[in-house]
Amino acid sequence: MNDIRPHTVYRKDYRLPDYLVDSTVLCFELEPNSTLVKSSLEIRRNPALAEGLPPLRLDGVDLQLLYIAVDGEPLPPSRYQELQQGLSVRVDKPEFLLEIHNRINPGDNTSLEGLYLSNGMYCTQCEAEGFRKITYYPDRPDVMSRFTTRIVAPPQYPVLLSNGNEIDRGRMDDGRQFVTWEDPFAKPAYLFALVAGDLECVEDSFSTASGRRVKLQIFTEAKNIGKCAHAMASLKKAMRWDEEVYGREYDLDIFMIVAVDHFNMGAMENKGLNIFNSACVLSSPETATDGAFQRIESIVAHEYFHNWSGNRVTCRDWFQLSLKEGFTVFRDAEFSADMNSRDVKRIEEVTRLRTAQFAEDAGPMAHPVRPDSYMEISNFYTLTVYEKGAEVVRMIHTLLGPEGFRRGTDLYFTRHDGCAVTCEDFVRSMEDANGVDLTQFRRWYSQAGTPVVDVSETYDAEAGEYRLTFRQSCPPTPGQSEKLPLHIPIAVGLLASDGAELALDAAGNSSRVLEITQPEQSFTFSAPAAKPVPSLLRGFSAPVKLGFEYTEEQLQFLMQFDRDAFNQWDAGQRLAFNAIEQSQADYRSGAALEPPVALIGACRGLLQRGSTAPALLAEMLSLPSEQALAEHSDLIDAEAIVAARDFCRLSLGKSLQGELLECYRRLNTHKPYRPEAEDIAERSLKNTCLGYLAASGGAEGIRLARAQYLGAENMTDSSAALRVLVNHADRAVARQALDDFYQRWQEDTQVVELWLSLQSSSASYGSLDLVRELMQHPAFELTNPNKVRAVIGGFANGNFTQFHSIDGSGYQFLAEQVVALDSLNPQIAARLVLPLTHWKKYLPQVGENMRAALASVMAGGQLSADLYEVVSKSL
Ligand code: 7MF
Ligand code: ZN
Repeated sequence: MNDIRPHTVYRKDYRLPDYLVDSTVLCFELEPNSTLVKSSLEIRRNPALAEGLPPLRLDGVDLQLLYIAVDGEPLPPSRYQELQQGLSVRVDKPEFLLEIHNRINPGDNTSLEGLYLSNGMYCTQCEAEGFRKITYYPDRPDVMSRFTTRIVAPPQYPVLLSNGNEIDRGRMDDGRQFVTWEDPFAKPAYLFALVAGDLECVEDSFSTASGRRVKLQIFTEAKNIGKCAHAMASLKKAMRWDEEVYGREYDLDIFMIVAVDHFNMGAMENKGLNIFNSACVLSSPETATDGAFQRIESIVAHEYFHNWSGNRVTCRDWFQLSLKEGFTVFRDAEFSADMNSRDVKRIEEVTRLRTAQFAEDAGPMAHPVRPDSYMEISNFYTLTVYEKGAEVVRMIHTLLGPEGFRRGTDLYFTRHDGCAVTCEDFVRSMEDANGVDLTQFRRWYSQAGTPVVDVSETYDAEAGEYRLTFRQSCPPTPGQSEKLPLHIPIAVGLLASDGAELALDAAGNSSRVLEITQPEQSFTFSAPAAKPVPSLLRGFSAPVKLGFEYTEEQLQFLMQFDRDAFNQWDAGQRLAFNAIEQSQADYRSGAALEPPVALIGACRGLLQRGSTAPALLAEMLSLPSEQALAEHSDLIDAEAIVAARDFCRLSLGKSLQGELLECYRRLNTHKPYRPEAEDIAERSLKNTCLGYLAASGGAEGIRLARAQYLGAENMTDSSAALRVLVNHADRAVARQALDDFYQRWQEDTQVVELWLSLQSSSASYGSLDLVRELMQHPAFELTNPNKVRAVIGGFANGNFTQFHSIDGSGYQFLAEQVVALDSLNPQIAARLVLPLTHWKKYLPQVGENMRAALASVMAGGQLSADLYEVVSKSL
């Protein structure tokens, strides 16, 4: 058990900082195991606070203090005290220069927070609280300072980077080089970055709307220099888009991106020097899938957009994280929607939200978009803060319209430029710019849990009136038993029996946003001819669970006629959920499973009509994942979910073999690869068909997959075929293809990651024994989060069948790995353990195995604060 039990931080305890730091001058002398950090801080008593000079508290973790001086005078030990996680300094004047020297050990830093080494290259990760592992500092986002950074390193590290502009460089007498950087914008310490290594760079430039030329550089190891083009193109698109859609220009003369292999997350928006997980920046047609191309485009944009939503206007405290993250996810989602298929992008977002965020909101770690407390802030970089936070911003956009929203963001950026602010400030800008009252809407920030909106209808044929009644509720979540009604925008349309849409207002619009504010509320529409079919929650206009008793006929009708593509898809998903849930019930009761006739009919119609865009069609033909089905269940029966879903997939593949084959053949052309929307859509549909053909058990699917694997000229087609072989071919065939693939790509880190995850997440191939074997493979590295996510994460999150093996072996395995990882990298350990935390939702016997595995983590010794928080809240 822990002796230093991590303590809880509360939002209500926020206090202004006692001292401000006007300037920060840093000097790094880089050595793998003993880097010297010298800092000079111009410190000033915060004028906003009352009289007196309280002690100056500085954060510091794993630092060796060498020297401390005030205004050039070394401090006697009586003037300062080393604390558990920092330093307390007695202050005798309101303004002074504080100098500190300390040593750190980047070579031994496997937590990947602070300064560390990745493949011989120095890099940093400071968000949220990593700067305190570099030097003593008030490490909180509301302390903003101008940074000057000098980096001194031996000649093996020719590239020395930090934030802002290079102002000096040279050579020391001892042969070491130095470079000095100056960032003209005041920033919080979490946006600090440093990189040193033997790197090459791709260079380009961008002319801003006002005509300034910005130098763009992407740095990576020499072997990857050919994999930067797509990220560079994405960056330029993002820069233009932010000018056009938000009127936001870039503000420095240089913008740099660096790719590193060891990284806890996707990427980081450090001012002028974004650092990326290699997997989120490097690509080529031969090595990256369409999904990777799209992910790179959106992550490059996300980090770039933070320059305004995050850096120029930052967070006052970490409870406000969604201020920058929810907003920036909304911005990158709209960017991706504009660059690609808007409908497919929305479907992907909603799928992620419904599958993973809804589960989080129903689990032991549920929290509001703006949390009230935390033990370890890294645990709150969650789907709720990011994705639900983005949905909250999207609802404001829906309520105010695009112009009103833009007025709001303009006011927000003008009012708060250069400041550290709150979610409340964001909402107030939206209100003030539009003259609206969002008092009730604010509850979306404070109330956790997924709201449920149940809808019922009545039709008065005589009066020609159709009435919809909405009832909203929200289940209790930890610490919040009672919920208040929310302000929920629900976009609706009404379809006549011929598929035409009724006009819902005087202007003749067929879509209307209903604003639900009461626990129960009705709306009446004129429908003189006949009872219409409602299309509810169009475009997923609010992050809620919407209940309406549709008949199978109505769902098939909406799949065909709804003008809202999202709801066309959603109608198909409802049919699929119903079918698979019926099969689950039959499986449990021992009855014979019945083919899902309505679903098959609907899919056949889609394939035969050929009128649905390929991108949407591929989505519409895809069944909900096991995870999505689990989230939908009151009590999860993993075995029944797998059996029912496999059965439906098999039935669809068998019944639609002709149509699927025809579609596959038509799309299986050998066009040169372009990662553009139409081509991506065609590959997606083609590979969806191939998956069904192979899943339906015939030899033809496997034959086609082998041919596709051998003939593929891009990674999308090659990996899709390999996936089919791994999941559906004989073990020997799968093994042979996997070996061939590894032989060909073993030098490419990103492809090897794909190769690992393809195996660990395979229901048929990825047994626990295989996963253990993969962990012994030379390509595996327990200190590399991408490899851990590929093998262990792929198994625990992507391999429903094997992970939930009835004997609990999958759970015990995960528990062991989490304990081993915790001493290396607490953030990764705390994320990896999450699948076990939902044990209460599983059938009792299975859930008990999960709980026991969690308990064994708790008993595993001295846990990090990260892991302790997650496990203790879940037991
Ligand atoms: C797109 O948010 C969406 C989300 C924090 C690290 C990147 O820019 C970030 C960083 C985590 C989880 C998800 C994302 C990021 C982080 C992310 C990246 C791209 N400020 Br943790
Ligand atoms: Zn972000």
